[in-house]
Amino acid sequence: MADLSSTTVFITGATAGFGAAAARRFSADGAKVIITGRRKDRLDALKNELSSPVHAIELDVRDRGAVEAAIAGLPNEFASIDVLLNNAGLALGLGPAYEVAMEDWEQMIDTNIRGLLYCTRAILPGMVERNRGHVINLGSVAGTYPYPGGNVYGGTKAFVHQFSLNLRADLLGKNVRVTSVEPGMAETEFSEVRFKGDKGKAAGVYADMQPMTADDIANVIHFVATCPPHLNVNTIELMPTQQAFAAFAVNRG
Ligand code: NDP
Ligand code: 8X3
Repeated sequence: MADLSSTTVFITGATAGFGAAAARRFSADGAKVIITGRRKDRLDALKNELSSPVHAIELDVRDRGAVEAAIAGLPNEFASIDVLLNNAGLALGLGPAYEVAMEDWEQMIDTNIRGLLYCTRAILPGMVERNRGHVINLGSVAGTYPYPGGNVYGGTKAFVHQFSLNLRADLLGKNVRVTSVEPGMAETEFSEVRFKGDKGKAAGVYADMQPMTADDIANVIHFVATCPPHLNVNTIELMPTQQAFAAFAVNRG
């Protein structure tokens, strides 16, 4: 256990999956946590569960004005953010690019890219001013390895990967770390969201294999955040042991 009682962590998408697990993990070490997401009932339940100081904000990261207002309006005791966990995100659909709904593409871009940028741009100046901070972004193996139906989702995560590296370049000398955490299959509400509430289809993704869990990813996030200050984990890629790569596809005949 680390003593994180003087650390403040801002988490997007804390109402489920990795974000909720990370809130629990950081809170267990005494960190002050700011939990955000669109589902207020989930935020209230998580706030009641956690034992360290918690500030909950109902927030849609796609709303730039709301993001800026939420960060500007933080109570004093939560205002000096040390760790920004840009976790809110989603995949919608698994269809080919020539069939899927443009609205799904827009929602992924608005959440996974724009939302992440709004939070980063609003919180980063304070980190630079305090000469202390860590931005941890949720990328994905989908940002590195293509798969059918990954089209825009993978594209958004490739953005997260490269943006994280470019942030490192801009922040040299500022004592602010940046990490892109890039998991493969982890069982959360992710597939249920991707398949728009079809629980059977979502369960099928993880059938007869052992996926990673939200706690696995939260432990890795906690690990990168608690490395000694002179050490920056740039990118960390994770997969279940039972997930790997396929050969190139060839259309014959
Ligand atoms: P979940 O669906 O379990 O959780 C997603 C979280 O994102 C929820 O808390 C949801 O909260 C939040 N969210 C979605 N849209 C918005 C929005 N517009 N504004 C604010 N919050 C939003 O998924 P995971 O925990 O699995 O995913 C977390 C991150 O990890 C995502 O970026 C995902 O792409 C990435 N990832 C997931 C993998 C997996 O296999 N599970 C693998 C690799 C990466 P609410 O609905 O209440 O707003
Ligand atoms: C989620 C992992 O493999 O479903 O980012 O795209 S995958």
